Amino acid sequence: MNFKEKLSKIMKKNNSLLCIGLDIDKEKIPPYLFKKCKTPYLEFNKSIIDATSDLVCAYKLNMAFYEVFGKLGFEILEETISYIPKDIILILDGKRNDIGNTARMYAKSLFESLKADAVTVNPYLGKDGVIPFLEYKDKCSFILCRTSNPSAVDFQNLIVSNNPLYESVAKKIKEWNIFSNCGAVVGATYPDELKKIREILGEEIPILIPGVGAQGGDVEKTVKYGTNKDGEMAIINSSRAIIYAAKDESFSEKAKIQAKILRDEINRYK
Ligand code: OMP
Repeated sequence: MNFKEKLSKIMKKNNSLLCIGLDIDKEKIPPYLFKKCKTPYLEFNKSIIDATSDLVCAYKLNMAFYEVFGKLGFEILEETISYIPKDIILILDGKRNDIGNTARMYAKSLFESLKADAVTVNPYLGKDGVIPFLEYKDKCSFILCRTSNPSAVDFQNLIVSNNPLYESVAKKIKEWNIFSNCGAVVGATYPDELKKIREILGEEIPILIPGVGAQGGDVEKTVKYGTNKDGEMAIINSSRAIIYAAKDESFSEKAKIQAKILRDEINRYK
């Protein structure tokens, strides 16, 4: 089964475009877990997954939150990956890229060693840095197009050949989509840009949309502008607003409530 088939299946099964970001942070995880368990981070992730796996289409693990712990972080990452139900999309978010020879190693480590269904890729180096990721035809590479942060404007909105740079990136993503395995990353915090990018990408290219929840992105506009005509092909990510909904023993129950609220809100606007 390729990425799009797997995505379509899980979106229908769980009636969901929601992706939960498992961005583990010592400052935010319920403190009692550190007293009670030998492996608090893993227990945290497992509890969140148990509580929400019928509400999501994907989990996204941002590599920074694991790499920060060194060897221990790699163990938590691998064990969390093994724990995620196999029918749910696994996105590894490292925003990787380099010259082709090095990019090949990034692609191999994420897709082969860590078994990601999808990854985030930085397009700054151009096509030869992206191709090693696209050689994994059954996977998906979400290419940064217009990010959610305030300083995204520094480069991504620069006018190049009469258009903002993010439009050129969107056109390139469409051009590189020969194996139907490209996606785009567009922040929910910039709905006008999201609308424009969906128009450029057409109906078939999935967009990973972070920025709702903690970053304040508008859910209605995100769904209306980010999905295709069938209300599909958008994966809407929220991390902190869901997984850190409570700091006590009710944390997974509260995460489930927040996940259900967002999943249902997204569905209302489809
Ligand atoms: P919350 O703000 O806690 O929902 O987390 C957002 C997650 O999405 C983090 O892992 C970010 O690194 C990631 N992200 C963005 O916030 N903005 C972007 O433009 C792109 C990403 C990403 O590629 O996932």
